[in-house]
Amino acid sequence: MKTNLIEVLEKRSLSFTGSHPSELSKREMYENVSYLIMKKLTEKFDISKSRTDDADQKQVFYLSLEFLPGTMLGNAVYNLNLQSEISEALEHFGFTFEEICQLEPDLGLGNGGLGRLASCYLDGLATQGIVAHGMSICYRNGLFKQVIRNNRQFEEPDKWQNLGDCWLVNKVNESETVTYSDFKVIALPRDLYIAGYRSELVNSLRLWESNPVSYECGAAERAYSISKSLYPEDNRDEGKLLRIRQQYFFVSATAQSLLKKHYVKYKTLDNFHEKVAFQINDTHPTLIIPELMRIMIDNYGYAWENAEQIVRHCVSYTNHTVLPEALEKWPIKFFSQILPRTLEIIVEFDRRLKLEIILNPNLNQEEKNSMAIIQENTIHMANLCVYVSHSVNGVSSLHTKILKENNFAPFVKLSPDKIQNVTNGIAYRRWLCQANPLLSDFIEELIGDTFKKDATNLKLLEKYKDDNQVLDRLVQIKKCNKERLAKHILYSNNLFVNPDSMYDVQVKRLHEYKRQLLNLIHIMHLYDELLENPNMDFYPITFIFAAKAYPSDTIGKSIISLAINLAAKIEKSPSARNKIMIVFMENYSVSMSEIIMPAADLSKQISLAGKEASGTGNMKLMINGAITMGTKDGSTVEISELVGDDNIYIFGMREHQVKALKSSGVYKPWNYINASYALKHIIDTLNDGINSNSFSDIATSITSGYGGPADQYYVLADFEDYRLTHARIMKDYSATRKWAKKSLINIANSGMFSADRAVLEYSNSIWDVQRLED
Ligand code: NBG
Repeated sequence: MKTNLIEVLEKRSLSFTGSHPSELSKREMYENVSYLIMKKLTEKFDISKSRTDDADQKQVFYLSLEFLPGTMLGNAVYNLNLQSEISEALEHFGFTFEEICQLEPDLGLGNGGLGRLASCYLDGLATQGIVAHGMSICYRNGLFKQVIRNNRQFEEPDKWQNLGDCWLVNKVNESETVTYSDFKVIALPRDLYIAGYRSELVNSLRLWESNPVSYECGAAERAYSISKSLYPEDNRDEGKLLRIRQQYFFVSATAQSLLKKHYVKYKTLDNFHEKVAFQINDTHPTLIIPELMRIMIDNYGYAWENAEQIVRHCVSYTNHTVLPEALEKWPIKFFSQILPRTLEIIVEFDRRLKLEIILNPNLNQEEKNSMAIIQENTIHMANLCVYVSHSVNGVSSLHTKILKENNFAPFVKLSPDKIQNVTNGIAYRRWLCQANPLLSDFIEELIGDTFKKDATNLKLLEKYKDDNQVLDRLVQIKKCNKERLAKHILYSNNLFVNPDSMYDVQVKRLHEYKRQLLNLIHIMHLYDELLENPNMDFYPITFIFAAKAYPSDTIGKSIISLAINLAAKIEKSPSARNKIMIVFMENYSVSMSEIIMPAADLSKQISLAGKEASGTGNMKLMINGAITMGTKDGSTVEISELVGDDNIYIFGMREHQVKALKSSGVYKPWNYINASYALKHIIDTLNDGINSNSFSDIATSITSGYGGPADQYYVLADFEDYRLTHARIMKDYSATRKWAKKSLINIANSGMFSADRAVLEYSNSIWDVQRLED
């Protein structure tokens, strides 16, 4: 095998570049190795495909406008179990595998948690032997590149295809034509192959790229515009026509292609739902519903009722947020403009829904109104999804409870069992085994390697919770990972981080509900305390932030700027600089995250309770041994149940308390400010400016509101408990072994959050699909 790899690399190198592999640049070597891996993936994919065709089983199509695969090479090599061969072959030619992997750009075709979850699920599905394909758009520009200039965020296009496209396979023969009322485009499939961990199965992620049907004046630009860029949205809903075109584009191409193939194979669509399951990932792919209906009725002559039965059986919907601004509502006029037939079908669904509920005695008028698909000339995409899908799920137990009790409560009365919970999970082999080889190897030394196929076996670690030798090794490993991150920060930020300080990590999209501001206000407070009392007992802390703000989110951008300016101010202060450091890491990405997660001591999950649907960074940090400081929100609730109160730091209002406070209408941020000299001083400082930059917009958002109610995410209401809890953490952190014990208990209980478990739940209770038989 080894010589074989060396020979293949040599052959390709000579025929493509005319040079011997040892003379190649790193980039050329990267292309050479990727080619080799692609060849292996293609072979396995072709075998999988013929087995799948023969097996005639139901397949899953995971529809998502976003996927965040991160880097491909390291993961593919790991899953194909070729690590040592590839490393040896590269070393033979004078390269290291690590330096080659570092060249690869991230495939950033998603905003954050939602897209990364989709990629984690593709990994889990291939590993579990479930035939499942992702469906999305081949954006030429991924999520914008964040550039910090003058301590502020700016955005630049992310042109990942420069090197990242060597993983794409064009399937020209499977192109489809997508028709809007004003023009048509060609949808060209560009597939990525997804290998499971030591699994025979290779699945695909199909990325549709929009191309012109002709090169007449303007046609090319119009077509290219559809797959040009990913919308930088995260929990937002911007009423854009182009966004509807994108949504229709990829579901129409998918529906046409699958219905056509099915019909060729079975000569009927009557059994379509027995062979295909569509997962609608948030409402973005909702148009798959009317599109399937349109094709079945208009092209295959189905009656509405028959088509509807089939469609209902194949679609299910995952909700990923309860924030009202993120629940998509599209003006009807957009649809009449570009998709009139789709609109007719949606109107018909709305009519039928209204007819079905009009006489229902269990629903009052207000509930009936809220269930309507069409309300005041807007289409409520979530209502269409909930009405038609045979299953709807939330992504953590608290989130699902909120969906059942609030957002979709009237639908529960209509179909009590439709809404279920599937708590999110992560591709933990990427986040633990590949990102943190030291820890992974140590775990293997203690409990064997079965945890790599079944994460629940991590539980076996718990028997070492009082073993000092084991705990000391954990501390050492954490230190090495902290040094690795410190090196990275020295290179990227030109800052010396103290690896003996506590690494306090909050990395995620910037959004007010996630309350990066609470973290920053507390740092301002610690700084004030240190100025007042420079000799106080204080364990050094490094606060690590990474976050991209939505380009038009002015407050979000100010919060980023606050972090950076505060960092600069602290750096200049002799009393604070060796005790507190803030590091803001620019352009957060999957690959950056892979360096941060293993190095974290404290995982900050401090969203306002009830707002974070699940969170998945919390799981990645937990499995790498960080202890969570968090509110009882999203899946942090489940983390706290698993590890128990001694091994997590929970603070702040619970979801029902937030709800009660909100509905009481008596929340007054000034009451907190007037009662606390510390808070008053912080507000004054924000107004006066930090490092010569005023943050009066942030102060205003707290004291009187900035485009919303004053302090709408209750930063001040939770501040005191946050402060006390953090002080307790600092005390506990200095007892190194006790902290290591908590860390071990967290790792041992993280198995529940594996994507393998989550995709099996989807397979059994939603999709009704089986593993591909060996
Ligand atoms: C996000 C939630 C997160 C959750 C991920 C994945 C959206 C719309 N939702 O809490 O905010 O972890 O989805 O489920 O991006």
